[in-house]
Amino acid sequence: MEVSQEPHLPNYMKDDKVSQETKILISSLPPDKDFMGYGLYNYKGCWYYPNTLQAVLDVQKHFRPRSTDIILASLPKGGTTWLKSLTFAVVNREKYRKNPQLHPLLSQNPHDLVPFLEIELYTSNQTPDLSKFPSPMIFSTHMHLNTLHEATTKSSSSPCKIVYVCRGIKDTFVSGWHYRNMLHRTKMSQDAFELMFDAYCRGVLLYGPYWEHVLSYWKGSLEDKENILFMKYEEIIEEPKVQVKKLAEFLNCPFTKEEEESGSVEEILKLCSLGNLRNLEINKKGTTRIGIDSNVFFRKGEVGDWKNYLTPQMAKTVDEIVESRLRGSGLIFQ
Ligand code: PAP
Repeated sequence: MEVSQEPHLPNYMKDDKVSQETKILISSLPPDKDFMGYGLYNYKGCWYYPNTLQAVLDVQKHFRPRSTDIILASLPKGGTTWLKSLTFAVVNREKYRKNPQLHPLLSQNPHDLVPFLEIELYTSNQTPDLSKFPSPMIFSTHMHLNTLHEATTKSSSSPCKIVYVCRGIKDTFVSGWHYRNMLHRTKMSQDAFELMFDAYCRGVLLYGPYWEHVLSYWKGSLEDKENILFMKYEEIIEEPKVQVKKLAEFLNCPFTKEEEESGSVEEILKLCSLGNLRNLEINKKGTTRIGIDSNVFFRKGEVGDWKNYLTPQMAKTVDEIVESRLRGSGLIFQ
């Protein structure tokens, strides 16, 4: 594997912020390794790096959302950045209507506008005072719904809204492959690509298995339509206006007739488009607050890019796994 000796590692992949109690817990968990050899541990059916597990436990212990908060959930590479941009733009549209040139999405990376609960706010044993943030506060998470519910269902407020976005497994995987190369500032070999694919098929990846993650939110959205919205990246690409309007309705801020007629939905879509965000100075240079290069979140954004990387056999293998895991759930990926 052509990995440089010291690949650039984000904090969430490390193991240096783990309490004694969590170390003891980790020593009792089923271990495995990611394709680069970094240790992953299975806690209640989901794989974590040690620092991520510590942060997830802290979220469960301390995070109690207000009913007006909004939580955006996804698997890494499932459409997180786009959903953060769209939701931020939809919810705050009135604030910047008269001065669109002052829109925060033009000067801040979407990940800095919508912080991750476990990867940013509750990392390193922090217990941030979230009551000081203005309402509605938008957070994001990569946690499985059952894991997130350990926190949200203990809140004394009525349930907050949760929006989940996911993408077909093959494009999610390929996007993840490019991300890992960019994240570690390296160029990995074909052998590494195949190792990552095998790990993906076994479900051994941060927050994986893929199918458990998507199913948790799919089932949750069927059980609680009022508070959990399930979205697909491919559907936003295919019918962006319909999906953004659905998002706004779900968040109780539907577009008025006047807004629709004046092109408000189109403006939001343009502002949040990959082409626009990728070319902004703020997203081309520097790092986000969690120390990840800002540009790694913006690449091609094409449906079916997997065809350029996976062999027909690989595609068949992973399709069969997902199909068998999702069978009977009603959740289908085209
Ligand atoms: P994250 O979970 O690490 O935040 P996430 O945003 O889910 O990553 O995934 C990045 C993918 O979304 C990239 O896809 P690609 O590798 O296939 O190109 C990225 O290009 C795409 N993406 C980011 N922003 C947008 C956007 N505004 N519109 C459409 N796609 C986007």
